[in-house]
Amino acid sequence: MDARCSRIPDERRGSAVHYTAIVVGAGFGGIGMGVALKRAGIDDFLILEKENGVGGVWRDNIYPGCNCDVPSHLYSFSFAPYRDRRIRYPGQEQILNYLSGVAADEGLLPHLRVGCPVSAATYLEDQGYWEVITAAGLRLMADVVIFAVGQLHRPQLPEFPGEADFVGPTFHTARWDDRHDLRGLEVAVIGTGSSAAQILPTLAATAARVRVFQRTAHWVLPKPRKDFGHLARAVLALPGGHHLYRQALHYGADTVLAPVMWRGWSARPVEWLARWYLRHAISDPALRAAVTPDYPIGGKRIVLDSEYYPTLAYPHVELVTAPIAKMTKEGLETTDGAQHRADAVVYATGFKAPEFLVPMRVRGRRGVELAARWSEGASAFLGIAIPGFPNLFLLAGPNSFNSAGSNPAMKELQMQYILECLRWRDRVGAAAIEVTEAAMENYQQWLEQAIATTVWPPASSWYRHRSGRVTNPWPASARTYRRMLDSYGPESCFRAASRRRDIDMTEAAASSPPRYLLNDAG
Ligand code: N01
Repeated sequence: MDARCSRIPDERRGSAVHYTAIVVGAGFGGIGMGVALKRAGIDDFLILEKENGVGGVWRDNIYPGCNCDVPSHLYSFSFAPYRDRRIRYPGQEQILNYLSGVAADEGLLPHLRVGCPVSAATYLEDQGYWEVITAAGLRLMADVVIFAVGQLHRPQLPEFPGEADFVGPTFHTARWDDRHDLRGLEVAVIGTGSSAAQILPTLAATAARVRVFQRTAHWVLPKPRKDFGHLARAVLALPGGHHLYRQALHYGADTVLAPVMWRGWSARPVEWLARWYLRHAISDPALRAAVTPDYPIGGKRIVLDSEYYPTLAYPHVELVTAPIAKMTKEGLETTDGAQHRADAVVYATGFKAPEFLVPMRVRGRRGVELAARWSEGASAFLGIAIPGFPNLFLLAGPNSFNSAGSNPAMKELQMQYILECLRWRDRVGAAAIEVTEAAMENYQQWLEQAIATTVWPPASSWYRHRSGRVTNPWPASARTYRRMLDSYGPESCFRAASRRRDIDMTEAAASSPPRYLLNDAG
């Protein structure tokens, strides 16, 4: 079917093109939310996607070697479980196929409009609706807006002096241009995070030389084999085997990996494993010293990859640790004056993750600009709702990235919470609901105390806004997140406007907003 954005005005002529809900983004969050809405009996919704297809990061990242560092049994929806007995870690293409399959099987295609970037969303107080404007100038109305745009989709491109002088191709890992054949060339890779670790072995297999420019060493853990062994296949063949495996992964990640984020002894076993792996994988002491991180493990997202270290040790692969001073016609120059020849430069330099919802302009009640509210870093109640922005919800919002487990699973929890909010709105007969400032403040206090117990504040990474605030990861276990969503539901933390035109919302049940306890974490 034709899912292009331009179809919208043809469907419902006239100025008031109105939907119950508009979901922005068609990655894991948007597709999952579409399914949740449909299953809840809400059929009058659109999913607007800026690019020309579903898939989010799995559509954007087509660099050679792209795959997921979370096994697909866990990195999939519980309502559409991954059931392959052979492959533990499918590649980018298979994950994209999975997501496209869910969208088609669950009947989402009629709701989907691709190539349809949203430029603004404004709460029209006198009408009680959201007005959503697309970049092409289409005007849509909705009772509810759900942003599901993810955190890792806007490339972070450093600006080096002399860039214009460089004669070869340059591209970011998430904007891979496969018209350029890099076989037999000298390639520079800037960055040493997960994307660099995944691309390096594939590039090194065919390039004449690869130079990896490291600003900060990342902690690396070995990744289990891509395919299941015989024993695992036999277990998965048992009745309930797949479900059991998913549960084991979920609780295993929450028990073993989540505690790595906290200061103190809880990270020691994993750090010991990382150090053991480093000694085992790299025999050259100088190279080993150069890739040994100088910050606590977990300070940045841990790289899970078993090919990165061995590839760094290849004779035609060179690790450059001197900072990049500038680009020249023929490559890169570092601050020690060394010239590094390059035919092509790959930016594996990450994403503008702390800039939530950019470049969209979002205005709530009384014309308040979300960008102004978030000028010192984004924040949202449980990563989902914002005071002053009625009937607006976020998936993968601030401080809800699970650094230790499955983000599709976190999003499923958020989808259920959003549905619970909509049900509560209907139960109390309200036209609009929003989280109270008091609930938000209490949550923010808890959040800041919880973040202070983590290893994050000192290390610079995509977890932090330029103000220094940690805005992206969730500072506790997935178990705790679930418990907090269950405990702090809309009936105690939201307020409601009984009629659409009620500008001043009345407090609902939030007379004594909950106090979050630091020992909620863990
Ligand atoms: O980006 P990153 P990524 N000069 O931000 C360096 C997810 N992901 O695309 O550490 C020199 O981790 C920067 O250096 P430093 C995953 O959640 C998932 O690799 O800031 N270097 C760093 O080394 C991951 O965490 C999968 O000092 C510069 C690198 O670039 C997230 O995406 C696969 C620089 C950026 O690392 C981001 O990963 C891939 C400069 N000016 C990614 N600017 C899965 O498997 C930046 N750097 C699911």
